[in-house]
Amino acid sequence: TTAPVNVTVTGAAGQIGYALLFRIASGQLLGPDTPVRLRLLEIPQAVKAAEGTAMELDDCAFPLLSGIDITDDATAAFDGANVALLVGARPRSKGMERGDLLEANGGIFAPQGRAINAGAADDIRVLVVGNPANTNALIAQAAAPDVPAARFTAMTRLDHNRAVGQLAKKLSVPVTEITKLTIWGNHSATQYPDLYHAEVNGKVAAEQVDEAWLRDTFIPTVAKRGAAIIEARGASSAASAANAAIDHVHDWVNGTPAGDWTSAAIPSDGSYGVPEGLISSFPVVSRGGAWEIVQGLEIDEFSRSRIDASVAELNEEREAVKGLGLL
Ligand code: NAX
Repeated sequence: TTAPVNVTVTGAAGQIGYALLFRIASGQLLGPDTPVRLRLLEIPQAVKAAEGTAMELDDCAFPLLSGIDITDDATAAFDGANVALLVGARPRSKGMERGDLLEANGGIFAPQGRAINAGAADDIRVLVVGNPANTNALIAQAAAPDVPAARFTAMTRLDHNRAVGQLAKKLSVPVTEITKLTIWGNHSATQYPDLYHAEVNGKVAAEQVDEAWLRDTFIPTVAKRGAAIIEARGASSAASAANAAIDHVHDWVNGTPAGDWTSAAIPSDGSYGVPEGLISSFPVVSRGGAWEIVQGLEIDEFSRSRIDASVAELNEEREAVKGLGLL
């Protein structure tokens, strides 16, 4: 029998946490042969609710779940962590400026980064889900100088899956026929879902839809899907966000299939003109347990301007958190 993998989830009592924990415990994050130990981090007021979720986890009698720890102390939560899903964040409240939002999140992600630096396992992999996810990941990374920078990632897999879903629907094909789709840039309304390299049944996707649909319907539908879900459901995406987090970590650990790639926000090495160090979404494959940026794609003028606009926003966020002394 293998030793359990420690999976720390922050914001465990929130709605994404509720959709996520049962899937982790059932083996969908790391596979059917890997036992897991859950570490739930919450703020003090929400510890009781997390305990309620833990009661339900007990009531599932998951064979792979070897234990659950619940705490409001980041140092304890990340001690020995192999995987960290940073879901809890400070949402934007009415009238809050971007600087206030980044500062409030700095107060969450800098201490969590320090706790990861102090106590996480050597193979720690971090996925930031809590928004603004890319920049929160940057803040945590900066606070963890002893952890390889590449271990800090942010989630654009939900955007990726949304884009696959929209394209499959438009062309009336199964999602399994769509490959090589890319989300570039920031997990925000400026993100760029790229159909110029995506393929449907091995043929370029952009050539199978008209340009007006691609530019005026597809891109904004994907970029504004989160708001459309709130409008329809009366609450933000939860199960689909949890699903995307599962996909991201599963692929990171187990690899991506040959002949395809996915999207993840990872630290830039300067590829495609994205300034080094920005945590930006790229076309990525996972090999040997590490993400690699797919190289050599030709970027046309339209794609270039879209990528540049989203990267400019990431750059502004980085400058803002630098200004707050968080980097
Ligand atoms: P909820 O408000 O339901 O849950 C958040 C939980 O985090 C709460 O239980 C809260 O007590 C906890 N929390 C707050 N500060 C904490 C801290 N310092 N340590 C530990 N826990 C803390 O939000 P939910 O719907 O679960 O969404 C969570 C985050 O995911 C939000 O920031 C949201 O914007 C973000 N999202 C990111 C997505 C992505 O694609 N990257 C998509 C879905 C989602 O909108």
